[in-house]
Amino acid sequence: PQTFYLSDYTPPAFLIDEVSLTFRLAPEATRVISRIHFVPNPDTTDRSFFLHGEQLKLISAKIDGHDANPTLTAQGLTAEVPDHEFTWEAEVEISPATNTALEGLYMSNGMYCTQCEAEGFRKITYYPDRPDVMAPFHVRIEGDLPVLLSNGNPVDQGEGWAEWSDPWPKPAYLFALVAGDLRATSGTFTTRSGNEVALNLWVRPGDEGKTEFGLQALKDSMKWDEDVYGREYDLDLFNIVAVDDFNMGAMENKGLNIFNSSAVLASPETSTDANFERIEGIIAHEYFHNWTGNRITCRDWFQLCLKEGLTVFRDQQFTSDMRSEPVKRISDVLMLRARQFREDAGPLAHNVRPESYQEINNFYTATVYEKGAEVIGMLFRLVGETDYYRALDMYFQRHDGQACTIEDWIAVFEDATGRDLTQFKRWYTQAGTPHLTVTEEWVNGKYNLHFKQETKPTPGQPDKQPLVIPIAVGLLAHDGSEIVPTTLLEMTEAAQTFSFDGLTERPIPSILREFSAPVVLHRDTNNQERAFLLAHDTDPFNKWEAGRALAKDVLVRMITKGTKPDTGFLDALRQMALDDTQDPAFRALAMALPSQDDIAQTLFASGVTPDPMAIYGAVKTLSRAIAEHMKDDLPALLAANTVTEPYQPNAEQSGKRALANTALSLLSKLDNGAAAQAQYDAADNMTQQLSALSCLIRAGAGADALAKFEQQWHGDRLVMDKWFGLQVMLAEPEDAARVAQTLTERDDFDMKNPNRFRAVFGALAGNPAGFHHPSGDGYRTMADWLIKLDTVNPQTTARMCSAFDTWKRYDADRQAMIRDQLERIAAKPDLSRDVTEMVERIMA
Ligand code: BAL
Ligand code: ZN
Repeated sequence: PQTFYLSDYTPPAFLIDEVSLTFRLAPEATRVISRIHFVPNPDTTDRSFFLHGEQLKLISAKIDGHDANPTLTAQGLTAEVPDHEFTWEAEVEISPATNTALEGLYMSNGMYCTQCEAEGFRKITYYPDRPDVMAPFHVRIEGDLPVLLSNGNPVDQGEGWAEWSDPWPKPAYLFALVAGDLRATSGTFTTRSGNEVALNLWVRPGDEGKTEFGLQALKDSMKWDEDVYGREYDLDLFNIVAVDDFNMGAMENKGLNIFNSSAVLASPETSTDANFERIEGIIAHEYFHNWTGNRITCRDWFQLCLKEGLTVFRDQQFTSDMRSEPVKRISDVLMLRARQFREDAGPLAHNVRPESYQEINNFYTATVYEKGAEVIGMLFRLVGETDYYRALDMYFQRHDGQACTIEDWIAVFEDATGRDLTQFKRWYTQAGTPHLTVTEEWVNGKYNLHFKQETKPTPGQPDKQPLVIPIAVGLLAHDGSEIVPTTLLEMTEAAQTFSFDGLTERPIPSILREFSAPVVLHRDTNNQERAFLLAHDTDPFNKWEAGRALAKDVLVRMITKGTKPDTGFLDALRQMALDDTQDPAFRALAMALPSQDDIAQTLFASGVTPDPMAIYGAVKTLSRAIAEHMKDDLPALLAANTVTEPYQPNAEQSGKRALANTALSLLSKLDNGAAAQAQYDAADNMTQQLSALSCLIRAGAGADALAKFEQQWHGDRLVMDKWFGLQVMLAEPEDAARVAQTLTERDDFDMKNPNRFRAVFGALAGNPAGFHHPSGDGYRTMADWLIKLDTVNPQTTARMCSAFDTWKRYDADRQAMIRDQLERIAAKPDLSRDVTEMVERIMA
């Protein structure tokens, strides 16, 4: 496959000032008629004419009314064109019904829908499918379906047709079309300038009861973006559509967002608290793209983080404001470490702004999204809140309507603040997670913190340069009082010392408060000090971090030295759990043990080959020890946090439920699931039903509840995804692969539905002891199904290949078994470009 390089960028030869598209919908023979007005790009002398196009049947093509006689290739077409403006007219035929890749125009449950980011539009018609070509679109849809939607504002409609016009120039990746039998839940939002915007959330008949929360989240997002960023919505209409078969979470098409139904449909009976929070965040994310992504887009796909990192940062801010700031920060860091640090430490490590790709779909990664957001967060901390929003105002003013680069973004911050950000820019151009080591020195009332930074080599980048690292530090006295409040240190050298004068005692430092930079911090400390910080740190993130470090230390010693669970840790954890002055959500997070994959990552980083079975055993032993240590407290903890008011998915109630369910899960280790069975039988919401079911499965008493759950929910695809996933995720290590395989043999396992496939195989990858079981069954079963799915849906297959990306952490036997499976995947005839690239990178 061809490799594309950032350094090869050239501007488009022609721009477009008008696009008209007519769709004559038919499942296997949709006709797309395009009329495109091209004008020479004054910024280049290049006049070659190339249009992307894949899997299209060309019926006719004309230039200014004459036969175009194009030369066709597998990627598109070229033609002789005038060196002045001209009109291109073409008719193509496509087959949405057989499009299982879910890119371009496809069908899902009888409904037509599109997914064009990144390069799906070229499967709809011939077009310069690159984000720096922006144009207003006029769309006519003809089809015998009740609802016909496209971007922008409605122009006119009649029986079997509708016309839409989007006045805002946009790249083709933001094009969308939806046609089907859909029902809307509607509302309005009045912008602060007084424009009334009609809002619709479209679903399939039967799902109308799951729309209220999403619509409210949309209104909250619109208001928040006005209040915080001064950004108003710019059309008369905003449509959201829920689709069952969708590769991603959702898509920010202008005025017509399309959502994976799992990322928008919610009701208390069918969605957990975590689902509600995720849905609120994704609705906000897609809405915020209207300014950061749509009005200002990316020049090319290498700049993906320009819109994604910023929009993730914005949705994180929104969730912090809507819910709890510390809880959100801790959750985001947990996710960052689980996904992005893992990616950065392995063969798939890449820059926040990649420099080359074979298939851009493979770069919608935790690094581009989550590390991209961390980079914005560091800018925010470094320049301060006031200058941050000043820079953002300048960004919107300077670049509205443009397709931009990271250089444009950095220049705005330099111009708005007067800072030189040359070194800071390395965060975009250097892969890998920096390791920050700190040592302390106390001399004559002077306290020195010596920092060293190091980033290990990553694929293609052997040598690393020092980064600008904002390090938020606070100092505590031994009585627990704070003697130096949070101060931001700005590290720029490979090694650098920061001094604090005028202290009367040697302090206890709280370093990297708020997780002020995406780095791994190393400090020689002890569990007494960690317990002190867990009890006294005023920074909630570091308070939680101290508890997490304690737990990790205990687990690592259990695994590597065979020690018993540490009583000091158990006491500290108990104290935290019962501390009613702390937010229940925070306590629930503080009580959760590090994930098995996190422990494996930690062991590997410290030079120990992780044994997934030993990790699994240690986590189980420690959980049981916690349960026994707290056995007299658990019933009261459960009772005190049981919500008796009607269900609300808000932060307060969901925090209490999280703590109650932590208590329930510990209790189930002692009572064989009796309390969990009672909760299961009484549950009136999915959060409690699902947590009780998990406890029962873990206690080996889940068969009855699983059967009842299936009977109750067999008609609800999204709820059944939970049922599929839980069984694999919680299977005993030796059973996990077999459980996954058996589930695929059911009639309701449909590999064409990415949610269902991920429910089973995402869960297999998420059961580390099962996936890495010494039998190799986990690897084999995963590879079997990735090979099958590749033919159907390359994009989802490629994403799931990352299950294997940690292979070099493990022992020789496991490495050999994984290599065999990767080679087997690589040998599949006609392997997709997506999966070819992923397997090559993982094996390199
Ligand atoms: N742009 C792809 C989906 C998202 O990040 O919003
Ligand atoms: Zn996004």
